[in-house]
Amino acid sequence: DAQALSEWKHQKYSMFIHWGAIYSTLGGVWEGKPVTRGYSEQIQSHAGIYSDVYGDVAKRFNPAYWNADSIVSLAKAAGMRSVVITSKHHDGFCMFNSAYTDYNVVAATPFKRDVIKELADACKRQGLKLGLYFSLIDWHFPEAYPITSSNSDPITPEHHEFNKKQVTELLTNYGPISELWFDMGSQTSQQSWELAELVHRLQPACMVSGRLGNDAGDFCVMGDNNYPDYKIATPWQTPASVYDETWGYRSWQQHGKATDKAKEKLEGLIKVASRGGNYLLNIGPRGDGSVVDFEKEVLLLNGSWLKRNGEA
Ligand code: FUL
Repeated sequence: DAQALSEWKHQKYSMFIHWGAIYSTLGGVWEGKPVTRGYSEQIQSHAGIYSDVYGDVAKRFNPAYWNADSIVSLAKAAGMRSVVITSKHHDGFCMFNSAYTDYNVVAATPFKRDVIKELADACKRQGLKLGLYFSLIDWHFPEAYPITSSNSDPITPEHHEFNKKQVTELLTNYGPISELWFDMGSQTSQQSWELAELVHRLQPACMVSGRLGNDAGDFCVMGDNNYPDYKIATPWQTPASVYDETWGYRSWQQHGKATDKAKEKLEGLIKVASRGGNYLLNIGPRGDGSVVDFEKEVLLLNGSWLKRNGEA
């Protein structure tokens, strides 16, 4: 869809949100100790937490400060044109209401509210586009085993069917989705193309991320925090984190000066945008739904820079 493609390219700068009922609640800490290995959204694997013990943490998820509208307002004030949120990360916990597993925010938490629905409604109210991150790795789905820490396990036929059902839910229940951000997994060519076709059949204007594999995506995704040194003709995007070390909330994260960080991320944005790409900058809200002040400050500093320079 040529129009969808040009609208997508026009976005230039978007907000990425890594927020999961379990990993954001843990905040990079297990049994009282910081887990220093790997990204905090992958703490289940890096701390070797048993599935049922990990799943129990969802019973504590009741985010008093979650407010979809204020997140969307923050994205707007930051000069961002869309929001992409984790509907399901590698841990398999769904932040949307799924009929195909109870391992979801509505069925398994005291919060009982569909986070994706609330964000979709807020985006609609405030005129921003919504994209969804969807992990092709699922550490909870029984037939997705065996799991290794390589993050590139083949997708079993049962897991592939499950993915298709959930992608159908995501593209049916939440209005227009601007991009489906498939991540990781090692798909066969047929699996990748089936998913891409499914997305386009349900929503022709939805752009598919290149991490679906086998050239089935509509745009190319650089490595995490990776900035190419050259111009690229095909549509592309750099996903960036405020800190290189994590995407999901990490309670013990060290922060330097917000002004230095803002400068670094602004340089990233300029590099990417001037080379024709989209910049997807991440925030990792806490398990209670609040946004980390430092991250807010970085975003707002650059939002006012963009406004002063007529770019937002
Ligand atoms: C990676 C994932 O493994 C990370 O946890 C994170 O979501 C990043 C944006 O993509 O591939």
